Amino acid sequence: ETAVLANKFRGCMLGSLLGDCLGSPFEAESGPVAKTILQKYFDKMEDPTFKSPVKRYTDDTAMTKSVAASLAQHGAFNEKDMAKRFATEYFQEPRRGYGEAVTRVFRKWRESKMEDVWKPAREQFDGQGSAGNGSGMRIAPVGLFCYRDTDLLVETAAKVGKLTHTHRLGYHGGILQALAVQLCVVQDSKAVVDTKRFCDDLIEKMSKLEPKDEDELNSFEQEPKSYQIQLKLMQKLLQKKDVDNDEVVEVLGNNVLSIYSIPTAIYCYLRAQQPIEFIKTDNIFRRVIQYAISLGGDTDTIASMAGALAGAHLGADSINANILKHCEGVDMAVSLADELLDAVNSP
Ligand code: 8NA
Ligand code: MG
Ligand code: MG
Ligand code: MG
Repeated sequence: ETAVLANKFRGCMLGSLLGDCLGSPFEAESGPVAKTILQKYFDKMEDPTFKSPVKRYTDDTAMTKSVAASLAQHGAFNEKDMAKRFATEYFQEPRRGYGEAVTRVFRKWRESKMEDVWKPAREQFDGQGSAGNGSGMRIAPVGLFCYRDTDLLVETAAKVGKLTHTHRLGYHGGILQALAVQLCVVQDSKAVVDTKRFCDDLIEKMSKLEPKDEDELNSFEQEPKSYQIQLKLMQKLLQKKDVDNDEVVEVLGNNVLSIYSIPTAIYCYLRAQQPIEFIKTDNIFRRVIQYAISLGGDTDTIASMAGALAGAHLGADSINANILKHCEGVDMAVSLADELLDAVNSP
């Protein structure tokens, strides 16, 4: 049983890393990425004779690393330690492609010597707080660390999110992604995913968190948006045959906001359980990441979140070893996964 879990923890951390490394060369391309280019890109990555410079990870992984290391070392959420790790990581390597606004939080932490770790995030966007997907891109370790306790998972994901993202749609997005990771960890790696049940489960859990009041649901850019609404739209899309990329982007989105990328990542994971016409592979893990990148937009982050789910479900064994050789940080991701599992298992 420990071996099964170790495989899943490693798969999740590696999936998160690979989505980031492989997706970032396509980040912010205006439209969907050309399908034939992407097919060749992945075919080459799997070819043992193919040589290319290693693909560097970005902010998504830099922050995921801090979340995992902090939880593993303290055996619990520790706000000051985690904030310190985010800031240290950023000031050591500022050019990892961070979101524009979030670096202000890091600078304020440094200037105030962490006097109040929660305050800088509350001041983002004139007091609205950030609704960016930085909350979801780094949350996979929380889904792993808390996989046995949903209440603790929700509470921990909220706090990890609020260190930088206090907008409801920001940190709620992080909670949603952590809940999805949890579902993937507890799922049998050999069993076929029941996509309807997967969505229903997430809708039910989000309904306990999201406001019931219509006015509050309308507070973001005049659009009535909640994760429950997006998850229901996703469920409908999953029932349709051969939905094209434009429609997915139109309905679920592919940008840097949580609400327009975290449900999208979950959709990618669920959709790619079945063959996709323009993706030629039998490997479900590859299909999930390749499909996520094909949607364009915030490719590194959507592929990273989708990859975390695929890896937590299928395990590290399902990942082609040649692809791993092209990505920076593989050993680090494996060590962090093992440390997290040790922390989960220690009394
Ligand atoms: P963030 O908190 O700086 O938010 C990212 C962006 O979201 C901001 O720059 C805003 O454009 C927008 N945003 C967030 N909250 C609001 C709000 N309340 N009102 C209006 N706009 C808002 O950083 P983050 O950590 O959430 O960002 C994560 C993303 O940035 C990831 O995609 C990551 O890879 C990185 N990134 C993305 C791109 C890209 O073009 N897709 C490029 C570089 C870096
Ligand atoms: Mg990035
Ligand atoms: Mg990562
Ligand atoms: Mg990104």
